[in-house]
Amino acid sequence: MIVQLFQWNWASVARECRDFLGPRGFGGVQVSPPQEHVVVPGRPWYQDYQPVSYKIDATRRGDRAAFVNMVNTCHTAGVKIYVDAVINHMTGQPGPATGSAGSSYTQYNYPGIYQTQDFHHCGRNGNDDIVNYNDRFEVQNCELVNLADLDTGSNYVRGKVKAYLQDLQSLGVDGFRIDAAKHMPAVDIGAMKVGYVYQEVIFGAGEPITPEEYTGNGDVLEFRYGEDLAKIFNREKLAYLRTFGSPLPSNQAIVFTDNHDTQRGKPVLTFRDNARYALANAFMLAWTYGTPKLMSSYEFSTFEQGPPSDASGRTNDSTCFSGGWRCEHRWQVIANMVAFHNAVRGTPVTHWWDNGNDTIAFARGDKGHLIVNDESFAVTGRSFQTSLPTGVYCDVIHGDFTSGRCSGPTYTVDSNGWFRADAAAQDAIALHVNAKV
Ligand code: LM2
Ligand code: CA
Repeated sequence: MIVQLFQWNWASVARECRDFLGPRGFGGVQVSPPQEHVVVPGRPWYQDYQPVSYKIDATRRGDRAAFVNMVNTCHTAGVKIYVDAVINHMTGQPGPATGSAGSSYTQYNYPGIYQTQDFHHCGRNGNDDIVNYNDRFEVQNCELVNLADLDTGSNYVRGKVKAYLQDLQSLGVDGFRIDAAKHMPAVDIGAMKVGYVYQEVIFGAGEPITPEEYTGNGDVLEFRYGEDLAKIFNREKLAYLRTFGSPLPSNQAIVFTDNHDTQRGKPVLTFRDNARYALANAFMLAWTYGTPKLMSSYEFSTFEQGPPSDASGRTNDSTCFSGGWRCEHRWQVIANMVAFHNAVRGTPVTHWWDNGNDTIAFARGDKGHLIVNDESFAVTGRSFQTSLPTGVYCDVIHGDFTSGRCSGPTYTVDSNGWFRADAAAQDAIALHVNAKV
């Protein structure tokens, strides 16, 4: 599993790997784009998605040395680093101006890297912008919100992009989120990529470009998952989760409740949904479909609002639960379900039970058992059949399991494989073999 530490500076990511993510068994971190980018008034978060050069120093998150220290510290803690790679385009800002690392540019002219001939000029819609998502050519050769669209079919551009990714790889980076992958032909990505990638291909009903056509390069972010999960939690029945998944093969789908884009405008669950968000993440981490990616956010009141920063625009250290940092990945339910996720790896869903409405329960082989009750009333007096070995288990939704002790309630699996549990309204119970008292 992966956690997206959105906008975290490199020193804070390093500290988090050492103090929390490593000890808690998190698999990897997706960091924000590390390359030089435009600087625009108010310093919105989205300036990172307008590259000016492929220098990885002097962004607001720290310099190259801090980046290297982060990679090494995370590796020592057993946590991988995935970089958000913005390679479809350069700036939308016209310039002339100076990037975050001091490089001058005007749109379509980035000294030392790209000039006009390295960009697509699609000749559509008056301004070369993408309008029609039902037209493959337009989506891949026109401009996404005015962003100068690289000619990723050319050997020159491919070489520059590849050199950037190789540079990151040489620093120890473990893989890449390929930003705006839908806006590049799958073969172009195949020609530029190095190592492991997961690609951002936002499913659109009826569109000619599909997530499936990118699976030859690596994994794909499954955008249907978060919206479907929110729909089920908000308006439908949890009983429908019995077959939850999507058309992408499970072992190639990266799944998530929300990310930095969807939490700013799509009908998904976010930190603002509090307990319901925790329950949805608990389900995601317990379920078999896809590789979960957790979101870790900061509070915002406008779309563009950047991360908590000092007067010079440097991002503040991520002080979880204060100063605007929400740190969903540290919420007790979510963090403890990472241990559940690791404990049940490779096992099938068994002993599914639901009440025909908003209460569900299932086992993961003989490794774990989850009950989620999203009813407005407690479900009491039930016994649940499980394959967990006989014994006493810590409910990791309400308690932490440390050095053999549980700080919350425990449940006893009897010699016939049954345990009795009362599930409170809008609550859950999770037992797993690595939290056996
Ligand atoms: C992505 N995936 O494909 C990122 O996940 C998403 O966050 C990026 O958009 C997008 N692709 C481009 O990398 C963000 C943001 C946009 C923003 C762009 C570029 O969602 O709003 O566009 O980054 O910074 C902004 C302005 C837009 C303007 C554009 C160019 O919002 O109005 O277009 O800059 O100046 C004229
Ligand atoms: Ca493109």
